[in-house]
Amino acid sequence: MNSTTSETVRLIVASNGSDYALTGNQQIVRLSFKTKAAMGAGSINVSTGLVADGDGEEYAPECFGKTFTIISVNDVNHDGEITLGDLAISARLQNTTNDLWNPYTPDVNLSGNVDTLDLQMLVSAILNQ
Ligand SMILES: [Ca+2]
Ligand SMILES: [Ca+2]
Repeated sequence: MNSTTSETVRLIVASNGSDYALTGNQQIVRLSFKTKAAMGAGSINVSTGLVADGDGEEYAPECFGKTFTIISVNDVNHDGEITLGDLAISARLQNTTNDLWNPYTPDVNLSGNVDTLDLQMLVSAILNQ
């Protein structure tokens, strides 16, 4: 899908026999999306839905949406850009403990510490923009 336009996805699902019939209030579908964008925001809305029981009786379920924000692990200072400033912050916080990191996220490879690998990843991210 194009990340800048509204798209529609239609799903039709069915249980696999009466042993898997749903009763009461249950989650029917869980969707996962993978983004192509490094950073941004968007929303997903389920605007209509329809469910049917084994006798063919149809019901309109409650529908809802969700907004989301995509952040990059390379955006150490969370300003929406990956810049030399992010590298400088991670370089300053190298070999420190995470209690000193707030409000930054200098551990860009999520290894639990800040070291030269984090700095290399930031340099690569800056150069590849
Ligand atoms: Ca930044
Ligand atoms: Ca790290």
